[in-house]
Amino acid sequence: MTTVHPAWLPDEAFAAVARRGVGLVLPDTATPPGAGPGDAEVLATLRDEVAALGLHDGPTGLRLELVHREPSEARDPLGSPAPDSSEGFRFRRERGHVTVTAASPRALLHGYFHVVRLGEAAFAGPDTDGTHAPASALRMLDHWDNVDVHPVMGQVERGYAGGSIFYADGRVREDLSRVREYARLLAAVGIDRVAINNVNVHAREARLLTDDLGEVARIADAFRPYGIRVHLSVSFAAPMTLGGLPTSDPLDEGVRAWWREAADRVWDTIGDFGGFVVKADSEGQPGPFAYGRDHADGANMLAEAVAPHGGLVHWRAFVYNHTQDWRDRSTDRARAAYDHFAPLDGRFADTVIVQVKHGPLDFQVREPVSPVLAAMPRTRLALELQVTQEYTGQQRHAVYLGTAWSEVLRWRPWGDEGATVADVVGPAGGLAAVSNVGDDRFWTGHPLAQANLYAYGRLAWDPTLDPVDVLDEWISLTFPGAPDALRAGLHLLLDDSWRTYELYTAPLGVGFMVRPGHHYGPDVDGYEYTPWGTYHFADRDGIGVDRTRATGTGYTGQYPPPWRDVYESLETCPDELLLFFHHVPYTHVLHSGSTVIQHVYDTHFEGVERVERMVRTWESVADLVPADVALRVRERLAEQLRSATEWRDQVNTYFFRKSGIPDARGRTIFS
Ligand code: GCW
Repeated sequence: MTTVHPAWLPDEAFAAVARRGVGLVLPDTATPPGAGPGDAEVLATLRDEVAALGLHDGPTGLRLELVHREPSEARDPLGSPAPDSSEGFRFRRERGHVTVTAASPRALLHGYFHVVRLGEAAFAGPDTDGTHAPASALRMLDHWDNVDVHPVMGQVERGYAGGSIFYADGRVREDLSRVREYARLLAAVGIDRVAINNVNVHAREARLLTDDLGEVARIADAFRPYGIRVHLSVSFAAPMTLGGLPTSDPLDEGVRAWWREAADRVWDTIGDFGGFVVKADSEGQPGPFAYGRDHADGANMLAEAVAPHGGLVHWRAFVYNHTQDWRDRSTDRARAAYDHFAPLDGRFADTVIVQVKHGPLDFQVREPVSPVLAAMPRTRLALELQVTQEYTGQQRHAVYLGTAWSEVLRWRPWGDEGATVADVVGPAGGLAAVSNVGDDRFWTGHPLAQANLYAYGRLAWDPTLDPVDVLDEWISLTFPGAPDALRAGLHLLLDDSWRTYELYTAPLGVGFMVRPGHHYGPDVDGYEYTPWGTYHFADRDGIGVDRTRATGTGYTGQYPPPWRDVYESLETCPDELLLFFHHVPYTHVLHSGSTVIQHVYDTHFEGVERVERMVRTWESVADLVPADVALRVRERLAEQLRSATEWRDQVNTYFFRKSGIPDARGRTIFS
C-alpha cells in the first residue's frame, strides 16, 4: 500500500523544534479572549503535536511548555501582552530560547507552525521580540469537488490530482483521516477556511445543504482541530429544487424564510460553519436575473439568512455573457464583471464579500488585474486566485505561480503612490483560491505543484513576502536537509517557471489559445468563433483586441488613472499586455525593440529551450530526492517538453501562415 506523501510536513520538518523546544503561552482557556468554537479542539491539537514530538506540555521546566495563564497573567513572563488580533501571535527569542504567546489557541497554533517553518533559524541569531498577524482574517480555499463523478468534468472540476478527498461512491467518505491531514497542511501555512464543493452546484451536491448536513458536519469535525472553518457552495435555485417552492425570487418572503431556515439548520448542526459561496447568473448557474433582480438583491437575501449566525456570503463576480455572437464586436467579455458589479457598490450587506477573479477574463497566464478591484470602495472584496492549474499546465507542467500572484497582490491600481491590491482586499475581504488538491498520493499530481498550495497560504497571510523566499521555505520543509545542489536546482527549475509557461503559450497578453473544453494544449483558433467571448482577432495583418476608449471596446476606461491612460496608449502600454489592449500589425515594434511577429517566434523557441533546461536540471538533482518523487517529476517534465514543443510549433506555424513573415533567425517553422 502506498502512503500519502507528507508534502511540507515530513517528520524531519519538526526536528529543530523537537530538539530545541519552544514555550507556548496563552491565557487561561476557561475564559480566553476571542474564544470561539473549536478552541478546545485546537488546544487538544497543540497538545497532540507536542506529544508527537516526544516532548511534554506542562507548567515549567520542560523544553516545550504549553502554559495556560489567567488573562491578567498573560503579560508574564514576557513583559507585554499577547497581541490583540484573534490570530496574531508574539514570537520572542532570548538567548536561543523561543517563546510564542497568543490570545487564542488558533493564534498559538499559527505561532507554533511559524516556529516549525523557521526550523533551526527560529533558534539562531540575536534576541528578537515581535508580533505577527495575518493581513486578512479570510484566507480561503475553494474546492471544485463534486460528490458524484460528473460525466464531463469528472469528480473535481478542473482537478488534476485524482478524485476528491472528501467524497467517494456518491457520498462523504467514511474515512476522513486524509482530510484531517490536509487540515494540518493548511493550518501550517495559515489557511483558515475551506469551501468543500464546486461552485457549479449540481443536483446531488445541492443536497449537501439539507439532507447531508450531518455528513458535512463530519467534514467540519475533521477541519476544526486545525482551526479551519467549512463553507458550502449553494445553488441559488435551492428553494425550488430542494424546497419545492414555486420561485427563488430573492424578494419573495417565502424564499427569504426558506433560506433563513436553511441557515438556522446549518448553524444548529455546525456551530462554527463559515458561510455560503455563490456563483449566480454565471455560465448557466441560476441567479436573481430570472426575477428581474440584481446581484445585490440576491446576495443580500442570503446575507439576511447568515448574519444572525455570524456567517458570510462569498458572492462571485465572475459574470459575463457566455452565449455571445463572435460577429458582435461591441460585446467585450473583459468588461463584464465591472459593468455588472461596479454600479452596485455600496448596496451589498456587511456580511457579503464580492469575490473577484484576479483578471477580467479567467485565470489566464497573463491578464491585467481586474478593474473591479479598484471600483468598489464601499464593498468587501476578496481576490480570487486559481491554485489548480487549469490554464497553466494542469499540473503536468511545472509552473510556480507564487510569482504571478505576488505581482497581482503588489499591483497599485492608482499608481505608485496608491494602495496595492493586497491593501484593497486587506482585512475586509481577503483571499480565496481554487485548490489544486485531490486524492493523488502527492496531493497535487505534480509533486512540485505542492509549492503553489504552500505559496498561496503564505501569501494570503502576508502578501508582502517575496515569492522566491516562500519557495525556498517550501524547499527546506519538503526536502529536509536539502543539499545546496538540490536547492539551487529547484530554484533554477521553478523560480521563473511561470514566465517560461507564458513564453511558450501566450505571447503579449493573448489568452485562450487552448483546446476548448478541457483547456489543455494549443488550439490558436479553438475559441475564436465560439460564444465564450475569448477572441484574439488575428488576421493576415495583425492581432490583438482593441480595448481602447478611442477606437475599441472602451475597457481601458474601467481603470482609474494612471492605468486608464497607460493602457490606452501604444506608447505606454507594457509589452506583456499589448495584445490584450490593442490590435496591432505583426510588424509593430515593441518597447523591447523586437516586432510582434519576431517576439512570437523568439519567445516560443526560448520557452522550449527553457523546458529542455528544466529537464536537464531535474536529471542533475533527481538522485537527491526520494525515488518516487524523482520518477513522477521526470514523467511530468517529459510531458511538459512534448507539450511545450507542440505549443511552439502550432503557434509559430499559425502566425507564419497568417503573416507570411519568416523568422529573422531562420529557425524551423513548419509551413
Ligand atoms: O475557469 C472557468 C472554468 C470553469 C469554472 C469557472 C468558474 C467552476 O473553466 O470550470 O467553473 O471558471 O470559475 O466558475
